[in-house]
Amino acid sequence: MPTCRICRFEYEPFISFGQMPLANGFLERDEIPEEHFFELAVGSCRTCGMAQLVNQPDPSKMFHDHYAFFSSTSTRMAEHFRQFAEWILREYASGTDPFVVEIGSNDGILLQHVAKAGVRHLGVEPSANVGAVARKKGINTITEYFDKALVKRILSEHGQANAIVAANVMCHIPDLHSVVGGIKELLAHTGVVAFEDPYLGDIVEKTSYDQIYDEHVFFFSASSVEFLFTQHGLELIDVLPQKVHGGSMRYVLAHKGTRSPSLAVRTQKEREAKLGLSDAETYHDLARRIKRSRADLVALLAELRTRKKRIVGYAATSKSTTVTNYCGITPDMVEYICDTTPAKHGKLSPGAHIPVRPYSDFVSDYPDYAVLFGWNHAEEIMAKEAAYRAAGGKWIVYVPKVGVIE
Ligand code: DWN
Repeated sequence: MPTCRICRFEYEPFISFGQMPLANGFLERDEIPEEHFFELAVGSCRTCGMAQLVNQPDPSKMFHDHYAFFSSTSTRMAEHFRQFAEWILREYASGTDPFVVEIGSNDGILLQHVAKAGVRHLGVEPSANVGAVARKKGINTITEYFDKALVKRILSEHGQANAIVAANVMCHIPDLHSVVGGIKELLAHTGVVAFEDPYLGDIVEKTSYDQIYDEHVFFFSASSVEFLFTQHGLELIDVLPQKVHGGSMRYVLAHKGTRSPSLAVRTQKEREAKLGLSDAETYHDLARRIKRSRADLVALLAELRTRKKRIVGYAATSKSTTVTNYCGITPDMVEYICDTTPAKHGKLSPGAHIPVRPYSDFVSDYPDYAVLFGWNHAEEIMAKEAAYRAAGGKWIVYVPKVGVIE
């Protein structure tokens, strides 16, 4: 049995998705022979509550100089990060000459607002290509992994941080103890850490199994975050549910005893107990629902194909890699996936090798059905694509259940 990355106790996987490619491993046809696969399996540690991948590919295979995800691909997300930045500046970075550090700052979608406010800041981003976009915007960004060695450098060059933020990053980091240890050292005495990631409670409630892929090592809950940070003298002082990315949670932590925890922490932990996040049966039930979701989606696609309906995928998300490979979706079922990220155009989707084509192909020749792989952006996408539905187009959805939106 695998050992927990956080508490080192053994835990039992609750599902395996089989051999999976890298979720963002969009590729050219001639790269197929070298395509990397690994066994995607997930379990939840009964001792510390941390849900996690059993195996993870080497991070250098996933995050590199041509990483395919740019945070600023969604207007809704750009607004969300503006609000996140304003919240941190208002609530926690108002002292004299505050210093804000972001771990995994991507293309500067959050820090640009901190920079605009004239507040000292530093973005730490391991993928050179997205970091270069941030630097072009005038955001102080270094191309590094956040680790203890880097913390020493930041301390000597900038001093301690009043706020350390991260969004959709902490759940990507296998050696969390090293990062949390570095955060502990970097954080000023009255400073706060605020990070958000897809929330385990939402994955369990929505059967959103496509959040499970190589980049997401951990699936946090308030209880598992509290356990982890307590080991490093940091205290969970607030939790703020977020709608983005299919349901996320923002965790706020401080040096133990420096700030009193809000009632929201206890309330969220009570909710997690009611959800059964610490019970093995919860995950056996989730596994059953995931298998049912696969069967329903495959049956729906097959039925539409017998009726000679044209089906395309909408948004070549990392999540779509899990769905297309787990459900065995092939190009003769889903003709292509349209996407707004130029770096993905003309490539094939990981594993399933479905062509990724520019968004304009979708608009210029509406299909009968579109599989909403970007379901976490449904509000934004449905508003943008009102004409598609007006023209008779139909959406295939699979979270929380498989169905068709007429
Ligand atoms: O955790 C992660 C999240 C934050 O972002 C990373 N590991 C990788 C990535 O996950 P994702 O690819 O599932 O993110 P999104 O934001 O759900 O999907 C982004 C993709 O969707 C981009 O390729 C752009 C595309 N997209 C589109 O084609 N039309 C997105 C929107 C909103 C659209 O309208």
